[in-house]
Amino acid sequence: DATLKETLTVQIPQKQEELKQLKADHGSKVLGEVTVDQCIGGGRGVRCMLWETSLLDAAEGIRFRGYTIPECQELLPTFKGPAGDGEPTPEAILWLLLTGEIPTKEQCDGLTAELFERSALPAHATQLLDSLPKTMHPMTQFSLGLQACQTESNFAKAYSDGVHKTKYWESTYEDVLDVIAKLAPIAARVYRNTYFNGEQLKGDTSLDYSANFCRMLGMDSPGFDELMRLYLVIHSDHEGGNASAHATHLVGSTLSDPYNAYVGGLNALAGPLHGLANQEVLGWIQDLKAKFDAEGREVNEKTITEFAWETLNAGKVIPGFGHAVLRKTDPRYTCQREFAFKHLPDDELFKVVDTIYKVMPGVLTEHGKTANPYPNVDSHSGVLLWHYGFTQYEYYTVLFGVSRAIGALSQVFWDRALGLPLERPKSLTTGFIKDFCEKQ
Ligand code: NMX
Ligand code: MLT
Repeated sequence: DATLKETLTVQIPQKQEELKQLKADHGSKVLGEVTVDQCIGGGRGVRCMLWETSLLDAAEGIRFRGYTIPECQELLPTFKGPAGDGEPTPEAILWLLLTGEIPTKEQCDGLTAELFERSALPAHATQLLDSLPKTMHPMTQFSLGLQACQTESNFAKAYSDGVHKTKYWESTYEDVLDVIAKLAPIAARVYRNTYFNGEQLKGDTSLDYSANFCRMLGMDSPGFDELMRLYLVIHSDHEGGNASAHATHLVGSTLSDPYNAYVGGLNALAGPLHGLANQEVLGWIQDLKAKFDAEGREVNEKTITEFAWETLNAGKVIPGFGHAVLRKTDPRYTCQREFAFKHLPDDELFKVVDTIYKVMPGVLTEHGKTANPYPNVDSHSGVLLWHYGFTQYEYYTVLFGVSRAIGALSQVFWDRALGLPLERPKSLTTGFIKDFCEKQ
């Protein structure tokens, strides 16, 4: 079987030719228009970015290189071997996102070994991580840890050595795999420093990327390994416009290297409207339980509805609900719900999450503002982690950050291989928009 690099080496000239042809045939065709509302409103729905690794449909949800989540679960190799025997591995989704092809189990195993070989952290990065205050948010520590590893960038070195632009992809490939490999030990170190007095644990490289990561965290159960695989696969990519992927793409478009680019993505992910929402969801549920436990009242449809209205009336959002693109329940929510039914049907918090799912779309519809009253991925992820005793929810977004690198950096690889330009859309002032519209 071909290695990942061999597969990409064959694909690059074909993709370059395909893009050249697309521009030649259709370069001046119109993909859409931009209204004043869209210009002021965060560019919602504006089609202005090329993103090869995945595409999001408002009703159906995400397709990774054309495959839905259930299709990926059916087709991609698992840790044990053949597709379907457990959850697919992050190595498999990385292969799929980079190449568009379903890898064999052997190809995945080769990639696992390659990632382990690339995972060492420079001493100054571990020293920096160990010196950070334990009170610093785990996402800030995570981002600083990756930033410190930027000294290892092959792309930055190749660029300063004057590499020809047709060869950018080679050092980008090295950096993309190095960053993904290093994120697991950085994330584990942040966890052990913050919650276990800096007592570090060794991984187990006889396992896969996920299980090795779990051992470094201090988690050692087949159930949690499977959850981690599911988690790292489904959070990997969500087309290009989401804030973390977009930030990575934007920073990368300046030819800043993949380390710097993904630090940009992580800092976008750290916001409560984006990745931090999974932490917020667990916090919201804990506050809800604490309130009604103290009042001696049951958590049920009635009390959840009451708490939801308190949140909305206080001018806050309901974390884990709504979406900038989706208009239905997120399939990433649905597959986590299925995982819960399979592995933890009687879990108390899962039942709370399920009751929230029953009432919240009605509450948000009555509230009347939210374009999408249904749950997103963050609504369910925390309760699964909590079930296995992984309860430090301020840390949850770091796991999202380990995963999102797989998609965002796969695209950065193609950005460099296809020679995509600096991203620099046009901005306008209020005065300009007003004058322009009045002259229409
Ligand atoms: N609770 C309360 N209000 C909401 C919610 C919600 N869950 N979702 C949207 N709204 C409000 C929104 O704040 C806005 O109000 P205003 O006009 O006062 O500014 C109004 O409804 C219209 O917003 P939408 O067009 O529905 O949503 P938008 O595309 O602007 O934002 C989110 C999308 C995801 C930022 C928004 O739905 C939200 O804040 N959700 C809660 C946070 C969350 O779960 N984020 C995670 C998203 C997934 N991820 O992993 O990144
Ligand atoms: C994501 O996974 O990035 C979120 O669902 C947000 C988005 O797609 O805008």
